[in-house]
Amino acid sequence: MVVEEQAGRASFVPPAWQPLGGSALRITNVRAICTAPEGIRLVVVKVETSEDGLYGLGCATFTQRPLTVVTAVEEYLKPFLIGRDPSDIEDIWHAAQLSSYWRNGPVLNNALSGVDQALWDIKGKRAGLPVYELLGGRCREAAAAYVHANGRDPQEVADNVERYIEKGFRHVRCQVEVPGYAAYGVGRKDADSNAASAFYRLALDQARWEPRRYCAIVPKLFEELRHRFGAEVELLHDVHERVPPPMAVQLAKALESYQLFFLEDLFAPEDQEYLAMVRLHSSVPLAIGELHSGPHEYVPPIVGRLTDFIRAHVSTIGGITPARKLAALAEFFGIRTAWHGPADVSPVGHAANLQLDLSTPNFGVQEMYEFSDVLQEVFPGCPEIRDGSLWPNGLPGLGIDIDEDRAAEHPYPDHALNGSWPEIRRADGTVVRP
Ligand code: GCO
Ligand code: MG
Repeated sequence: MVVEEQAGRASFVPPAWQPLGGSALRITNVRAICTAPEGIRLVVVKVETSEDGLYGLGCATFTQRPLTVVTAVEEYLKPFLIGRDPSDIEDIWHAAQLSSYWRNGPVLNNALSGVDQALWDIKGKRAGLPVYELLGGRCREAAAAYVHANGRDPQEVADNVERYIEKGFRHVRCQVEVPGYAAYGVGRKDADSNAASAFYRLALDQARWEPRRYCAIVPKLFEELRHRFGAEVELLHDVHERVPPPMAVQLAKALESYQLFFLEDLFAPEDQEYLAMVRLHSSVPLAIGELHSGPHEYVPPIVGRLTDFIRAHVSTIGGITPARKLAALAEFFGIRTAWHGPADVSPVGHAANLQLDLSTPNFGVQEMYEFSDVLQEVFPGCPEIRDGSLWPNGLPGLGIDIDEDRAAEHPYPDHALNGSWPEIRRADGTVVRP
């Protein structure tokens, strides 16, 4: 404490601020690693420290605009972070977030997440504990996961659901083709093929979309599925904000009797007020959140009990630090987590999701992606998938690594297609939400 004489009066001058972690460890480098083992652009951040061999990894994947995240990490966060004590996760998260003055949004939050998850990874490695132990310990052994079943018609979807049930899955998201239209989530794939190709095929389509026929087909899909499987399996569906709100309310009513586990993104975030309306008309459980990036978006639907599952893309809200608070907020409102876990979350991000799933009492389900051989080569330590669940490997930190030589063998495909998301247009040519 310094007391200075100023114009005859003693005034308090706080001492220069010092990192609080109290350790001699320092951040020495921050790098963004770009890799696309399956043609899907992933961004992983590596935070290196002054201790030989001690580093952390975090997911910063915003697949449609990855190079903007790389710039945010390497040009802005890196100089901000070098020299800080990596122990100070909470303080670093806030200081870094505020360092751009304007905050939130998918670019800055993904960059922040890359750093945040890497700091949790480092803390776990230093403690010799998996991150879920640092978050309060496990509430369950493994995280129930859901897979995606698609098909050209309800029968084909049902055949694919059956294959997943045989593999031990108890939660399946079901999407069906709408003949002649670019229906969300439907590619040329079945339970045995590579989901990445379907993700990519969707990206290359430029097809049309009309919601009316889709809304007529979806209840038929679930009628077929309940007829075939009874109550044996939990069924999920993603509307992907493709339907005008009043028609979406009708769809929620029509689906009520099929007892879905959840109906996802019935409305766009911009139309969130309709959530209160649909609650009056249908008891179908709702899931939202993958498009949210800041608290002003995800706090109101939780506090208003307007959703049943919160599905944030953990890197797009800024990493484990905000996600664990979001989960705790949701717990007080009886809302469960279902973190976004598609192909455009890196295996590091999936490993981070799992740490949260295991330690969150109000966990609901985890969307999962079947890690291909090439992904497992680039990312040693991917969570194990067994009996329809994701299992941790018990290693300290996030339990996952990256083989940078292998990662470098899979450079990004070009960005000629405006990132990787398609234009979807109504029959009259009007562009609509993806
Ligand atoms: C889901 C999602 C994804 C997104 C994709 C966007 O619920 O799994 O809707 O498939 O569309 O992650 O890049
Ligand atoms: Mg979705």
